Amino acid sequence: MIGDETIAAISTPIGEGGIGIVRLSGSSAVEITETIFRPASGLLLSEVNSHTLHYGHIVSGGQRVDEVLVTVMHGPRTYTREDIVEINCHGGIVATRAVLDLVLRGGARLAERGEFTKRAFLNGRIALDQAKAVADLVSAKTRLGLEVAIDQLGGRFSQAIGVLRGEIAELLARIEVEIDYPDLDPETAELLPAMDDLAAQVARLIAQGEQGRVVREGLTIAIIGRPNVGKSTLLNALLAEERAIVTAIPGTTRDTVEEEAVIEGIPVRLIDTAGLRTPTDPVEKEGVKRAEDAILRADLLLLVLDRSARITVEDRELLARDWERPCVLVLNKSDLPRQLDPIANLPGKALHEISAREKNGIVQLTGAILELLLGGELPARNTILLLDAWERDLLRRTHAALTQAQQAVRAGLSADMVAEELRAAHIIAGELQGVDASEEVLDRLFARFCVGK
Ligand SMILES: Nc1nc2c(ncn2[C@@H]2O[C@H](COP(=O)(O)OP(=O)(O)OP(=O)(O)O)[C@@H](O)[C@H]2O)c(=O)[nH]1
Ligand SMILES: [Mg+2]
Repeated sequence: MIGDETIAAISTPIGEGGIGIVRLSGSSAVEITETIFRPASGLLLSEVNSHTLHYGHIVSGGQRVDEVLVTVMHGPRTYTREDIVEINCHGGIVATRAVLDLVLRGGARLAERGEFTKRAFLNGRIALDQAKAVADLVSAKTRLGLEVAIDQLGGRFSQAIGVLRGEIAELLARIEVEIDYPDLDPETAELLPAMDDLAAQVARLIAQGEQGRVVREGLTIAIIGRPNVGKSTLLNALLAEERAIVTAIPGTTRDTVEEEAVIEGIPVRLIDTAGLRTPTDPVEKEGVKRAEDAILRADLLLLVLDRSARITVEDRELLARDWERPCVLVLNKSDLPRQLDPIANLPGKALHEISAREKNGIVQLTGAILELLLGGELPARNTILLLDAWERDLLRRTHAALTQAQQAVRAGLSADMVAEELRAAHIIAGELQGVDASEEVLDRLFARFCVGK
């Protein structure tokens, strides 16, 4: 156990709901609560069974502060593996704060962000990625994000890394035989298939982490095109509400319009922009500048053309531009007869025909967007990994070390050199498991939490 300070915090969100929970964890949790709690049963909290609930009042100087339900849970069968007391306050936030004050005066220390979960980790109750999953759970913005976080709570990532490290260790053992008895088989070259397999495993984890980044942080999509092609209508169709003004007058949208949506469980920021053309007045000029800014921020562009009109010079310019990000061509107004000239095969640009006004083809369009951004497959919750930047970095470094090991074999270098790279990969992967996690890594991780978790 770490230290014997008892920590306390309000574990429920501020300002929501009528019940607030003050949570204590540590060896004095029960003792501290006992000094301020008068159970209706007259029992002593220190003598009640573990994992039981007790009705009564919190008192201070003979005054009743709140009517409460107190849960007593003795370690190690608790979240932190320490003794935990949870005081369910019913008098709203003011009473909850008053109870927390009393607990702190009674000898508890205010918990830091994520300290309960940090203790759970340090006491060996949960793995590092499970701790992280708790943070993701608390901050999940969408149902998919929530499901992935719950899934990861099972420790899927650390298990995968555990298996990976085991396989690297096995390879190392085989190479060390080679080093000690150079005349004996196997040749290092025989280890190549196993090494390829390891590198592929890590590459897969990196890809799954990339999907996780999208699930957690969301995507920004900008809708662009010349005036009057139906950009605002498309925004409204994607949002399923009449958010942006739509008129038949070219140049209707003069400022960017931004709105959050959730598509297939992924948080998406949609930006409708002013029609891109040579501006005719200062307001339009500013609008076009903002549209260009939106393009720079976007992960993906929807370039809209009017399918019911001949192609214009402006359209051609937009089609020819290198946007430096994925771009989906949307041919709008498919409910009208086609006038649009055939568009030459544009490499790397998917093409979709829709009617934004009639809401035809929208589902196919959103499916295509997600497919494009998530590497060909829609994320299933059990293939997504929520990784932090430092974890992604460690994975990349593991992959690099494995690649170096492969190259060493291919270049016919000594078994010693190959082993060195493999050992590096083994150590870096160990950091991912929290085996050698430094204080700094832990602090960074738990700082993402809120107080009380
Ligand atoms: N028939 C048909 N008309 C559409 C469709 N989508 C948009 N329109 C019409 O096209 C006109 C322009 O639509 P907007 O959505 O305002 O176009 P915009 O690209 O935002 O135009 P600006 O803001 O001026 O750049 C409106 O009259 C819409 O009703 C469609 O799918 N079919
Ligand atoms: Mg518009």
